[in-house]
Amino acid sequence: MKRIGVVGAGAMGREHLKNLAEVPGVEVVVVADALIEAARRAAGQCGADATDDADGVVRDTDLDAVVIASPDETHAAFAIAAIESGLMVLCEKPLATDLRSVARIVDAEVALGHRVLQVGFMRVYDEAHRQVADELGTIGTVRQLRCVHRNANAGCLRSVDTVLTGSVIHDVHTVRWLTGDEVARVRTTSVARPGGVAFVHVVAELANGGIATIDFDDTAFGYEVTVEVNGTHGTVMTAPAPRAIVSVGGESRRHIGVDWFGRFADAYRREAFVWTASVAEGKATGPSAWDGLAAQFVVDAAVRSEHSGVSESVELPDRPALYD
Ligand code: ISE
Repeated sequence: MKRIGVVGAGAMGREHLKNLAEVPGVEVVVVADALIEAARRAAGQCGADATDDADGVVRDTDLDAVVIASPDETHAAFAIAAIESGLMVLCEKPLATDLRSVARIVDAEVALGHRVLQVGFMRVYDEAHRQVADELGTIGTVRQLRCVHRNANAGCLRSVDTVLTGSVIHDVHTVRWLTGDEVARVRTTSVARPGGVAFVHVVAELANGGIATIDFDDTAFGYEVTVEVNGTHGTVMTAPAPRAIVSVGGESRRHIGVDWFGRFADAYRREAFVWTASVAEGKATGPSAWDGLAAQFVVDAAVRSEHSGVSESVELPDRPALYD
């Protein structure tokens, strides 16, 4: 039985707990949260211990692995402590809110000499996205991608920087994953609303000459994530999520939900199974710390572009051999 600790008992931590409870061969033995009551409530669902000492959990060598789902700005310190303590890690995205901290995670893993961290870019486990990936060979050379990402965030005002770091980073990974290419330059434009941002548009030039656009909407009517890939011989795009079409009173509607927990429920579940299998093997397999760093470099340039008003280059360092 593999022993797992979960750091963060908010909505994302509880999503991981729910999915880990379904996986045979693993047991969540401790849940940590700065709010001990939140830790107790979540731990109570799975018979685990509760603590407010997250730092103790990520350094607990009696554990095999930890899930880090605490606030974004705490991820890096916890991830580095876990890596240095010999634990395997599933860390939510972004790996940190700044580039230097993400680089330190990669440095820690490179110093260890083998991959132990998976970052929560779970679109790679979503059936609609996987079907797109599977068809790429039929559309010729990929020349253009269009990502659309709508958050029903009407009540939550966020800055452009936060949207880029916390949301658009998923689309950046989708672009890198589906093209196998890196982003070379980005240009960001946005539309404000009182107290925050409404729309963010990122144009990304790829190293091999392709182009990707990311349209993000933080005021949306519902939650929706799609991607369309255009190649020299054809186009492939994500199919709509399978939801019943309800027709009443002369109108048809399809429920799309208002958050990622509904839309990506199966992807999170699959992520839990893949990650725990990698824990059993002792070797991380999913999206890597390097993927987290490369995406963060793009986001960092996109933030700079928003503020400079011009396109900015992405100066990615050489990829350590560990990630080949
Ligand atoms: C959120 O944190 C997520 O991870 C979702 O997948 C993403 O779609 C959303 O925009 C983020 O805020």
